[in-house]
Amino acid sequence: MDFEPNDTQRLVQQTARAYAQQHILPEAAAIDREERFPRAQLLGLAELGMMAVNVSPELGGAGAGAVAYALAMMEVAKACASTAVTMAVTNMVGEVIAKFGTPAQTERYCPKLADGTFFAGAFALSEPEAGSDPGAMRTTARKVDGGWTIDGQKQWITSGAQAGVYVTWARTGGPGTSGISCFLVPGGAPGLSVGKHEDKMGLRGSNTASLVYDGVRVDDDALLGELEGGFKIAMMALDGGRIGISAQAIGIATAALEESIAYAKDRRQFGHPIADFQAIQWMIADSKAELEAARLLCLRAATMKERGVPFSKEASMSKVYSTEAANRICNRAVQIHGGYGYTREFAAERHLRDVRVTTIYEGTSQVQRLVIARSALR
Ligand code: COS
Repeated sequence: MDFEPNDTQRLVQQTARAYAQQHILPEAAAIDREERFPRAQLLGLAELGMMAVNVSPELGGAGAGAVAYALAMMEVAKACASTAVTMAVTNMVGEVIAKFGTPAQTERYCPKLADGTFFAGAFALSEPEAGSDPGAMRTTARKVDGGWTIDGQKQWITSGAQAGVYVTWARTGGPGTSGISCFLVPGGAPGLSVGKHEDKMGLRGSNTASLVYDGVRVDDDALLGELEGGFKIAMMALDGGRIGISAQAIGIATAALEESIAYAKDRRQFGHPIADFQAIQWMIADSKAELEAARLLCLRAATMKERGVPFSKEASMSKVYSTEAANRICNRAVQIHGGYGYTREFAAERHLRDVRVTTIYEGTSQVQRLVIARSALR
């Protein structure tokens, strides 16, 4: 058992850290305040290979593996969670196309996701009535001569207004999970329009929108993987995506904890830095231990993914623990900052708003527990 990153992983981590601290962190508060989609930062990340960390170099990716990806995600999320979620979903989209796509599909989309030609990729699974239960989706793809016509609506789609490709799930057969197929819909496809832009509590620099598919026509070669094999593709992609969100939560919580420690050493009350008080020390100690446990779970799940062994349960354990711990850590950070923590003068309030969704998207904590319990009770 080796807890140290190898040379490639360390290089990716250090590259992500240097770029995030120099070029993303200084803009993070403004990205949040102005709800600014971080185009320049995403382009910079693409130039460094961070938009396709675990995609092979032949397809334009960095080919650095799942652990390197998790380490990079932690660094970017520590600087700006809005930038990180766009990076997370784009990496997930690149990976799913690389894994299930035909040579023509991978060559068409992966290099553009990797090099920033597309600012982002979108994962269009959820619908207004199908969130935790994607098997209930209503979007349909109807077979027509030479292709398919997609009709329906998707909701809460990260980068919905910005993506160059939309991995889209639609029903091609009967009810339930077995009648679902997956399609690659290019950005700007006729009939695809962006609906409501969500006014979110956090991650305000990321774009979250609903999508309307009104007779979107795609060719036969838009089908990703097997006909009616779409649900399993979604589940496998989400297994990897959950490691990414776990890493994102860890990154946000790392920032919150480091800032709490710096503040506690600086802020004086009752004639002492508040770091002298056990009440503060215990909060810092709990956050430190929980953060370390979260990192270990996350990197273990990523290691298993990289080794090619089943990792669904480990990804769910990592996500549920990391995201709930990160929420506690960010909440404590606001508490340690006291009245200042409740204002925009410090980043603690942004971290708390940004981290909140991590127990919800890419599978709620409740869904993660369901996956873990099913595995434990099998
Ligand atoms: N990898 C591969 N295959 C998987 C899988 C996984 N991780 N999870 C499930 N499957 C397969 C099952 O083996 C089953 O295959 P068969 O029909 O051949 O037996 C099929 O998929 C259906 O699985 P299951 O019966 O478990 O589906 P459920 O409808 O019970 O759903 C949960 C299971 C709840 C785990 C799933 O719907 C889920 O993850 N929901 C959350 C969705 C989500 O994360 N949404 C956020 C979207 S992105 S913001």
